[in-house]
Amino acid sequence: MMAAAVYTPSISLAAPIPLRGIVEGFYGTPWQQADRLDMLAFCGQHSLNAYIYAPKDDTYHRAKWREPYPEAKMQELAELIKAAKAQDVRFIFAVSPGLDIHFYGLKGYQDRLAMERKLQAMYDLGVRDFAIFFDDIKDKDGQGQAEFLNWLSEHFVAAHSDVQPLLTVPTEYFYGDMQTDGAKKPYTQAFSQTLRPEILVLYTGDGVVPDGLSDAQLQQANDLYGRSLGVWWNYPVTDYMENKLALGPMEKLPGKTALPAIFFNPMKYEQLSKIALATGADYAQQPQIYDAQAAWEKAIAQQYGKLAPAMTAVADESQHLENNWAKIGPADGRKLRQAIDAYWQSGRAEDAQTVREKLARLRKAADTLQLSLPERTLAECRPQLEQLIRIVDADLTGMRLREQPEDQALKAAFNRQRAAVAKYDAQARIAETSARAFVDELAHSLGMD
Ligand code: 14T
Repeated sequence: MMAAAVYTPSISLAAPIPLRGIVEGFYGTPWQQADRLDMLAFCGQHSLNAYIYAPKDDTYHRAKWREPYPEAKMQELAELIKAAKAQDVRFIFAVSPGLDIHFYGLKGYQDRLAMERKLQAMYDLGVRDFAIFFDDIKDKDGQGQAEFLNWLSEHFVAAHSDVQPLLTVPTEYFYGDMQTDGAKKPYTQAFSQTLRPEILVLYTGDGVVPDGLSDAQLQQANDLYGRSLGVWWNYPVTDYMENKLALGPMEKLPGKTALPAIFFNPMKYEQLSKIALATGADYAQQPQIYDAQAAWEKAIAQQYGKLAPAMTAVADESQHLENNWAKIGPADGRKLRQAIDAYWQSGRAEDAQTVREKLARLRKAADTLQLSLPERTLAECRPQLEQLIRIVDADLTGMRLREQPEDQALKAAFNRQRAAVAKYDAQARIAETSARAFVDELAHSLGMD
């Protein structure tokens, strides 16, 4: 008998990640109703098919998870659920009960019922997708959490023919925290082996805010967990560094390994989150051919129209977020940084001219945005635009002073401008490694530091 012809599809070029969207999962002021409605429309326009409602600072989501939403809040949620449905976006309602939940005894039983009531109220409003998150809590009872989720899956999900499988985030939610030397830590061991297979587990990569997620890293985490993990991606979220804006593209995400789901955690600034989120939508649509730079330029062109050149110049200076434990996003102002490096290395007039031109262009871009951005968008970036202007002005003065080091008025001006920059450093970070660093470099070269 002839062997059946086996058609092995080559990796498909147009295979979207099945579940792709936004997780409103940041700490700090949650989005307003208007922001969420706007974001749901945005999801529809960008073929993102899910939105997770999980604002850390919504009391009824986390601290008072057992309590029902007040009537007014229920009406708002109903409106969001309806809007999501109209856009073909799955509204995923999440609860974070980990601060005080009980798993055992009478209290355990009562908390199962409390959760069932909480979810049923949302079901009655039209929600068909649910998530339970256990991130950022002290109690690390992997077995208790997993049994709780299993119970919900068996009693709540299974009892409704139209409810989708549960989503969850474990307490050890990044690879670095799940294992030591490749061996599962006790929490992850218990959670991963107890949890029913249909429950979708999200994780954030090797760290909470990691510098990319490679195919190899994803496969390693899948192997450890014994299932295909979804991704909770912490860009453009800035809740751990609120004075900076994440205006770059998604980058360094898996291109080969199939992902069941990806969710992008945004900034509390809804308008400005849309640059990164539009690139995330492109990635999720075709991970294998995603081009970060092209997606970023396209997103800004679409969102800013005539203001796109100005926005591109400013957004280029505000992409990277880094502290002790977080590192993500392309470097800020790479071309400006290169021009500054050339200026320091050669000392040639034409290299100075290149830097001056780039700074002047940046100054003009910030001016243009201050004048012409829509009000809501401007409200989200005013401190950074003002600081960028202070920085560039100090740079330009410092450069002139290097050519006329005896000019006392210029020297005084440079000192004033430097002080103004320093005064606002804590309130607005931008161009730290390019234009902002250049201020200090100039002062140093002039013996003024
Ligand atoms: F659920 C997780 F996947 C997750 O990322 N949880 C939080 C998230 O709500 C927050 O927006 C994000 C970025 O700050 O990171 C997690 O929260 C942390 C984690 C930390 F390790 C906040 C501060 C930390 F030091």
